[in-house]
Amino acid sequence: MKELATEKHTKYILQIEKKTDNIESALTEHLRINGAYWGLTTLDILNNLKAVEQDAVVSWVLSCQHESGGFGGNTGHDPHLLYTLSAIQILTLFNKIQNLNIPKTSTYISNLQNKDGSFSGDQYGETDTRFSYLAICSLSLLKTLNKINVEKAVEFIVSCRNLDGGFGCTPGAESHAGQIFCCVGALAIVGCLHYVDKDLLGWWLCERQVKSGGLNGRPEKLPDVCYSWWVLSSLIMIDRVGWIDKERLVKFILECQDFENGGISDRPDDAVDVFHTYFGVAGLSLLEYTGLKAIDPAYALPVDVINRVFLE
Ligand code: GRG
Ligand code: ZN
Repeated sequence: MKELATEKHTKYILQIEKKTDNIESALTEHLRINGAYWGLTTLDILNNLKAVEQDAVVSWVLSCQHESGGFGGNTGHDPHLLYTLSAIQILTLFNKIQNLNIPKTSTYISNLQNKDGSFSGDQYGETDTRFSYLAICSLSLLKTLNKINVEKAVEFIVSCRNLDGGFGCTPGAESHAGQIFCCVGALAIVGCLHYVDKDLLGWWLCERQVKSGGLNGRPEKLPDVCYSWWVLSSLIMIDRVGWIDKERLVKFILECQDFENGGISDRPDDAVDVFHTYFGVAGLSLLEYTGLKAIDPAYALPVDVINRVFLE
């Protein structure tokens, strides 16, 4: 079997930050803080976070905070929950959460909760279970979950549960592995996994494994390395990870590597990107691949980081 090209992937991630003159960089400028979270977490799982200039990253992250308390995708950009969680995750990774104005950030998040318990992603209103996860994960890391109505938040998530055991983005919307991660992750964080039919959902999730060993996100769709994160983390949280063929999934992920320049793609022979590099490495970590740090399936941060936050 192919092996994980740890050094190549480390080099690949370190050089992304430096390249600002290519098309990918222009297209993802507004998502820079998400990319930073994915890249830095990958480096930490690979035991190579030391290679990063931590102080420069921390002050840049803090410069992305908007006066409302939310974070933008880059300095001067509009705030959104998507970027706010990435900012909190990066500060947590570097053990620098004390540099953040926690009350102000928490107020921004709690103000986005709606009457029905759901969350909007920003002031413009669209609701989605992704935003429920982003809010709950953020506030849990800040230890300010008491700022929202958790019971109502759970009620909304449960209202998005479908007859197949999965979850969608709003009530009645089709089950999708990405939304399932968000709902199961949020319920796990607030200790409400008893609302999940674990056998039924476990069955739906393990049916995502296709012939090549990879996982898809919905029936009849193509496999994609990112579902090694969305599906596998969910299976672990509901204690059903034994229901997939781990060895074949490891093989699929390893086949999606660029052995020349580093990075991992969605499928074998496609172009690599930092997101799928994270999903591949994090997936391998969940599969207990040798030499990788363990990652927490609900918080999407290394287990040692989560232990430092909650046990120390
Ligand atoms: C901290 C891990 C972490 C996540 C933050 C933003 C978020 C919370 C979660 C996103 C969950 C989600 C909806 C993921 C799905 C992403 C994806 C691959 C969407 C593509 O969907 P389709 O229908 O692709 O275009 P398929 O694979 O179905 O063909
Ligand atoms: Zn993908």
